Order: sequence, then structure tokens, then C-alpha cells
Amino acid sequence: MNVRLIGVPMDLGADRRGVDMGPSAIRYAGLADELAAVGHDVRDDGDLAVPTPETTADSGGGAKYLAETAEVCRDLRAAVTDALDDGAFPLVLGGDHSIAVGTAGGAAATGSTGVVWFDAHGDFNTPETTPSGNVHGMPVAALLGRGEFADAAWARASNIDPENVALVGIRSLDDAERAALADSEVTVYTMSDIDERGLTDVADEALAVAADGTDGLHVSLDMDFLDPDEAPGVGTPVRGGVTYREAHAAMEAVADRIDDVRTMEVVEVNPILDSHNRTAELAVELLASALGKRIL
Ligand code: 6HN
Ligand code: MN
Ligand code: MN
Ligand code: MN
Repeated sequence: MNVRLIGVPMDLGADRRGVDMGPSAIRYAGLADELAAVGHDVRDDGDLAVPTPETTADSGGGAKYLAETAEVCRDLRAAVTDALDDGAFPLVLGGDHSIAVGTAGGAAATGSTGVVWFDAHGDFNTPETTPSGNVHGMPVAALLGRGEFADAAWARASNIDPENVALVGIRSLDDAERAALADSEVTVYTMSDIDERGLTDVADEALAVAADGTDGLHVSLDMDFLDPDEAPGVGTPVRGGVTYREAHAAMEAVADRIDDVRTMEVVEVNPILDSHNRTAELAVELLASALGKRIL
């Protein structure tokens, strides 16, 4: 594949500074070389311009920096559709999870799109329900045009049907978010489902849910999907996540369907909270697995 790296040093959507350094940390951990070793042609387009909180006044409202986030997501959507037009595979490096609106929005601009979301969190809040005001807790709801996002052209992706959205690894939901998810057509696989059924079974089913009747897939990997013992460098860690081996198995399930995958992103790597770039290195390993690295 022609892999196109797009860095998005975004931290307006999260409380803790540091996730803006994620793209650098992932590059430093050797992503381009690792993907080249798998046999891909890799082109790095560098980072999108993202405003820093120190020089940006919050535009106000229930969601912090929403106008600024919208601007970045519009730019990212354009970069992603550009790469797809060129026949490349956009691999987006975050940054906090708010950027998924741009990545998945870019995928959806080219056809109906299913979404597989590996995360501890549901990211299904809206500006009305959010307890934190942080937009990284809202991208799934934004893409589906829920609440205040119903009229937001930058967010809502009419080509993404909630029936084709699957969340995997979930173990932390806010009360209103839980109620909204239960009320929706989104499929949620909690850690309990993974305990009972095994990761491979759950990941295969999640991918099938997303692929059912759609033209392509977006895969979103929030590094807090993993247990914090494995991936300490994330802003909102939650105990009880998937193991190192389960995470690889999930990415191998993605690899089995890579022909359907249109876009992928890895988000929430926070080098300030990490230990010796461990989480970024793990992100590189997992992306290599998703993009076809095999032991034999
Ligand atoms: N993430 N549910 C919490 C909130 O602030 O809305 C946490 C969100 C975490 C988001 O990890 O991408
Ligand atoms: Mn072009
Ligand atoms: Mn997330
Ligand atoms: Mn998360």
C-alpha cells in the first residue's frame, strides 16, 4: 500500500497537555521504517497546523474549543480525502481523539463507512451531556450528528450509519452517555464481552458489524484501549484494559480485512505521561500488525 502519514498535534480536546506531542513520539518510535519493513511505501506529510491553548481563547459553550476543533477537523478531512483521491492509505497520528471527526469524516466523504472504535471510553457525549467539556469524549456522537452536532456540517457524517458503528474494549461511560448509547443503534463490546467471548471473536464480529453493507471501514485506535500497565502514556487511563497480546490480536483481525479499511488513526499517545516512549513504541507495533506484519 501507499501509506500516507498525517500528524495532528491536537490537544484542545483533552484536559492534559502533552498529547499534542503524540505524532512526534510515534514517528520517533520508528513508524515509517516499521511499515516499510512490512512492504509498504510510506510518505510522511508532516503535521497539520493546530492552534495551541496558550494562544487560543476558548470560543465558549458546553464544549471547550469547539470552533477551533471544527477548523482542525475540516483541514484533516480535506487532507484525508486528498490522500484517498491519490489512491493512498491515510494513517493519521494524534493527538487527542477529537480528530477522529476529521479522519472518519474523510473516509465517509468517499462512500458509506463503517467504524470500529477500540477504546476504554464510548466517546459518545455531546456538548449537552459532557461532564468535562472535553471534545475528545464526543467524536462518535459528533460523527452521528447527535444533539448539538445535528446541525454541524463539519462533524456529522451522513454516510456513517449507527448500525455500522462498533465500540470495542469499553469500560468507562458517563451516565448520560451510557443512556444515550443504550438508546442508539451503536453496538458496544465491553471488557466483559471480551472476557467471556475472547478478543478474536469480539473483534471479528465488530468488524463484520461495521462492514455490513458499507463501502469501507474506518478503524480508530485509542491507546487507552490497552491496560495502563501496557500503555501508561495516555491522558485518561482506565484499569482493566486489554493485554498486549489481545491488542495485537485485535490488530491482526483488522489486518484480515485490510482491503475494506479505508482510513486508520492512532490517538491519545501522551509522551509526558509515558515511560520511555513505551506507549508510542507499542502504537508502532500495533499499527504494523494492523497493516500486515506477521510472525510467519
Ligand atoms: N478519550 N467520558 C469522559 C469525558 O470527558 O467525556 C472521558 C473521555 C475520554 C476520551 O479517551 O478519547
Ligand atoms: Mn492530491
Ligand atoms: Mn477515545
Ligand atoms: Mn479513551
